[in-house]
Amino acid sequence: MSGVQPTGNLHIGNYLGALVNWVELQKHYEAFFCVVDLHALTQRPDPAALQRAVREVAIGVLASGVDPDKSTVFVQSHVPQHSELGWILTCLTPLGDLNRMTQFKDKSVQQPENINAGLFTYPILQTADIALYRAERVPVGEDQEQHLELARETLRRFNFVYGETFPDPQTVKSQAPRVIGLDGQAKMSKSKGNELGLFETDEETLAKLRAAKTDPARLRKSDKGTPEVCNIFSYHGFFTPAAQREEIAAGCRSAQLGCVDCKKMLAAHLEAVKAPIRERATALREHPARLDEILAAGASKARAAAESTMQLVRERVGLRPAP
Ligand code: AQP
Repeated sequence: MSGVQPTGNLHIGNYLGALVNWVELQKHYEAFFCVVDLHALTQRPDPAALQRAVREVAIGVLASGVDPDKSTVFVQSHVPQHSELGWILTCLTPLGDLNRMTQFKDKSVQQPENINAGLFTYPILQTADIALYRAERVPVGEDQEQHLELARETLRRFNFVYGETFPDPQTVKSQAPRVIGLDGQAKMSKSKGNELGLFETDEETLAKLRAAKTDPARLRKSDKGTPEVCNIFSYHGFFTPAAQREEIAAGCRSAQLGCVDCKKMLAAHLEAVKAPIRERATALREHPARLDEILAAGASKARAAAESTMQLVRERVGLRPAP
């Protein structure tokens, strides 16, 4: 089980940190992947923009290789049990645990005009997302590790208080659990404007790469560089075959290869990954009814699984159906 927020355009951090693993895990396990629109409300999006983003992110998930015949792909708000279990788990979570969450602190700085309670309780809703499907593996980027730790503690507490109900959800990290943004400072993020978008064209990528910082010691092409400190070289690590990467590193160290050429090579390797994703996304956009069908089928499967868990949870905590 995993989710992605419809808060902007998917970027290569989301792809490398999470989606790559979603595609892999669906081959071996029963998988649930959702567009977490309730989580996105913590950023108070424009309602029409939110609806568009939900569809675009769902398209991105499918275009990246998540197969709706293998995985259940759905939108969080189409399964009301997420909110219901979220409340029950809220009543089991100590304030002190939430106080430690660094994402809340980061978001409070990022959106000081809107520090709402949903931002604070965000990881509890995330715990409900996982628990509803009694998930054992959660493929996410490193930024979510702290939330996953809180989820495990909360679910262990539930099991202790009400009896064994939920498995311990393990974090599954990819080979690229923390992709740094183009600013070279923070993790790549939809809302920080430091991203390389998954749907961007070759030209758009190249324009962004041209403006991106490299080794600060390389002011001129004739300056020898240190690839290990260069953010652009770190991206080569994800997209460029090892042998060519060695050549690039040697060229940078000896000043035979300039940063502009290094960036062009990166853009070409990135394009090889993005072009088929863009193509599949275009095909999906051209058939909106097909997307509706996938999301409706996903919601129906997810609701059935979620309701089965909720019947057990209601029973355990003492909530009885109306007579
Ligand atoms: N830079 C990253 N490197 C590796 N993994 C990342 N993820 C996000 N950024 C990176 C992983 O992508 C999945 C979906 O993320 P999300 O949309 O649910 O939330 P997020 O972590 O908050 O992603 P963003 O892009 O930073 O969104 P905003 O700006 O809206 O907050 C998660 O598994 C995440 O770990």
